[in-house]
Amino acid sequence: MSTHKTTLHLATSNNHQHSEQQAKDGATVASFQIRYHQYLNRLGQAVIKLPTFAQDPAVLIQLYRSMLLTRTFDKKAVALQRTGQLGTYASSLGQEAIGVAIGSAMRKEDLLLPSYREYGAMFERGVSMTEILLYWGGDERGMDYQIPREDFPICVPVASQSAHAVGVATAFKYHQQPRVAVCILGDGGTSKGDFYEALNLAGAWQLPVLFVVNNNQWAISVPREKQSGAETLAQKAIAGGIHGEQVDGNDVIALKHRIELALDAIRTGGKAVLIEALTYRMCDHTTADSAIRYRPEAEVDPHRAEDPIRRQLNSFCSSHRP
Ligand SMILES: Cc1ncc(C[n+]2csc(CCOP(=O)(O)OP(=O)(O)O)c2C)c(N)n1
Ligand SMILES: [Mg+2]
Repeated sequence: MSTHKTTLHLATSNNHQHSEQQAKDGATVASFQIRYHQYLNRLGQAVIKLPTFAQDPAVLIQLYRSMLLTRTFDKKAVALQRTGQLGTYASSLGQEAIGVAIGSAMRKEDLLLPSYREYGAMFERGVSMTEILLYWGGDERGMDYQIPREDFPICVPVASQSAHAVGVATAFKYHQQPRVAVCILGDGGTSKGDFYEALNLAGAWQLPVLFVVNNNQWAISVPREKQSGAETLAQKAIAGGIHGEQVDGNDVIALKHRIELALDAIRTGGKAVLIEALTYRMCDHTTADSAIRYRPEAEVDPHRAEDPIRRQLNSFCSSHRP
């Protein structure tokens, strides 16, 4: 069993070409690596030495509780929509670990700019269920959180929150505040110009911003392989001159740790980071969608074994037997 790394391995390399020196024809002038991180396998068994927080039952129970709460809320919200009490709703089924890990890793004074499936992060930050239900019921009071006052509301225009995030991060930097803007977007969102522009600015101005890409493999009916010719979405960070990495998006322990490391690095070094969290959309796109029309059940089925809540429960039970 190898030990986990406590630092970020920068995916961005040094440029091998010095400006005064002419590189020889065919010389490698820059090279990059994208690393993948998984701490618990799908059975909940540790595949590397776990970080210190993973020895604390109180932390593990809180992570489990938050994911379960998110799933329970989700089920109720879908039922409310089906009975005509909500306009529409975007489920986070199977993707609970991403939101919960983000919310639990962030500091109170950081600022969240979510997309529309990050209830786990929002609950951890103090947003109430009532506010989220108000929002999906079409009541604008659901965008004016009592706690946390400065977090941005749910963002439906795809990837536009990336541009907002670099704006917020610019303000943090200008005022010399040790805060990080945390922006969540989907795999489909990484094809948008807003996202590329935000990445570029984050790197060029060295802004305190963390991009978390919830790669749930689908953008409504467009599968990941048709979405982009890039081998990973994390490598898009390289073009912006920032660090990018992949994390198992159904492994709440790995996610929390990698996000904490990223936030520390951003806070101290002032350089942005992109984390691609690999998961799967177990639900319809929203309650206005019917995924069975474009996605066979046979594709969805194998992903049930990757459930983030069961994985964490298995891990907890095996390491905390009475
Ligand atoms: C600017 C913009 N274009 C199109 C849409 C319609 N739309 C809503 S969600 C979505 C797909 C987003 O996919 P992804 O970024 O992977 O996020 P996911 O829904 O999978 O979480 C699209 C095209 C939109 N909301 N905003
Ligand atoms: Mg998606």
